[in-house]
Amino acid sequence: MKKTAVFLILVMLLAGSVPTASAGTSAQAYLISSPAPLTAAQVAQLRLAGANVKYVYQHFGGAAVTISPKKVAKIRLLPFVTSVYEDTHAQLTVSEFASASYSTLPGTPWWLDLIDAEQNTTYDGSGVWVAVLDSGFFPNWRDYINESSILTQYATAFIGAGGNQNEKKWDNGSTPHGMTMSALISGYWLVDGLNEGGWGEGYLTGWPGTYWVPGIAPGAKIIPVKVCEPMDCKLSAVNAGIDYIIGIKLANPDQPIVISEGYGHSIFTPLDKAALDAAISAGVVVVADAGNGGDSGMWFPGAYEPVISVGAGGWDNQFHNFPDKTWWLEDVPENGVDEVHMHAISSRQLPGQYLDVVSTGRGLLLPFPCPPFTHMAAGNCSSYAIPGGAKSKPYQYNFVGGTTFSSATIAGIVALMLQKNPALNNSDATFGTIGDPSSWGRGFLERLLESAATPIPPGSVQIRRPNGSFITQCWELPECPLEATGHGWVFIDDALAAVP
Ligand SMILES: [Ca+2]
Ligand SMILES: [Ca+2]
Repeated sequence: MKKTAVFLILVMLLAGSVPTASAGTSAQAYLISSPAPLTAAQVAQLRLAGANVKYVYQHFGGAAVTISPKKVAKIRLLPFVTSVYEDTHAQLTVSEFASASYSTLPGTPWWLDLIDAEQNTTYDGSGVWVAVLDSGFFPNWRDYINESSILTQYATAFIGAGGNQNEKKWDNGSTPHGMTMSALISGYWLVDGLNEGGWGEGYLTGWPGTYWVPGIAPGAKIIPVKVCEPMDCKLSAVNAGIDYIIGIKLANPDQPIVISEGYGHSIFTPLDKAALDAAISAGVVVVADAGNGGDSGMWFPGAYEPVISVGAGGWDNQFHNFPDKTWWLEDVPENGVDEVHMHAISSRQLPGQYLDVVSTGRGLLLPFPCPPFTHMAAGNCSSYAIPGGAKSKPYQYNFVGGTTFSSATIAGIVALMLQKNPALNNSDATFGTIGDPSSWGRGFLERLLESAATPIPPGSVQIRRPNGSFITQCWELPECPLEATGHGWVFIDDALAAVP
């Protein structure tokens, strides 16, 4: 994935937050934690020690600063400072995709059929808010997503697009990742045109037209919070996003809110933990991907047990009749998990990590215009996704995968569960200490979800890829022994039946 080295962090305008001054070129970004939210006097001490203060977190102890590395020792000596870490990046967990080169939807998307969405005709997520902490939206997001699904009054950004200052601009992102996650939850418009995106002849649905593709929880309202740019998520911005959502929750205590996260990192700082603990304690349910690290293990925040973590699986029959692209609408046999495989890139659980459940994360057809990946055909979409280009053709869709999308799927299922019982959350989780994973414990809602999951037996299967080649996927066999499946696959009807 492409890494961008320089990001400008936005001035945060949350009530009580302290605006930034621009950092000197030699300054570096750090995360500082403290036992409680910083007082004005403590912020002044940080400044006296040479720090430019970017964020002062309101609902947990700490700040994001820039400062010369030579002065960090002074910061560490301040009596209220409990840790200082570099402000690093978490990486979005999208993985493979094939460029989509190429009424009534003539079938059900496999990712809904395989989780038995058809068994639920009662719940659609109404009354639940899902905060998608990610890369924000593309400017032409209304081409795909109904505006009524988005709580634009709460949408915001904590990091700028393209390295430019664009304070609070959540819908001019440089990657569609966040919009794509949201479309999976809300449902989206598919405009099926021949040869779209250079994928060869043929229609995605078999016939040209405009189609509505159902979402996991189309009644839920989505709060886009841009904390990544383009594919890297600065931890200071992630924590500012969590702080922001906690504020919304505290102002609306009876409002069920889910945070859906699709990024990860091997580093877990005390500030990251404090942010999650504050959110989960406040009753916000946090769902995160397991990571795309395969056998190298899970990423944070998913590896932290009070978070609901999600690995990625797929349908064995994917791309089986390529180049015919209509396979995604074929009927999935009602055989439980018989046609589920574990995606090799989905992070496996190592000792001290907590993989909870698994859901669909491979070969989902979603709006994904202008992916910033080098193997995508150049110029196939960027000119169509700029302001003023809205409603212009061609629309762009891709078969995408990664634990990002399994995480968003479970966030949507959690929204259905919260509609049935808005009082559910994980506030009774055990937060323990940061260096001791055995001191962490899951909360009530997570236990319900896990109890409803269907175990996936060990296996190995040959999966066809879009280019016609095959790849062996293997899990929990002697040759690939790591725990990959957590408590198993989540079916929507089972998850809802488990809700008291
Ligand atoms: Ca089904
Ligand atoms: Ca967990």
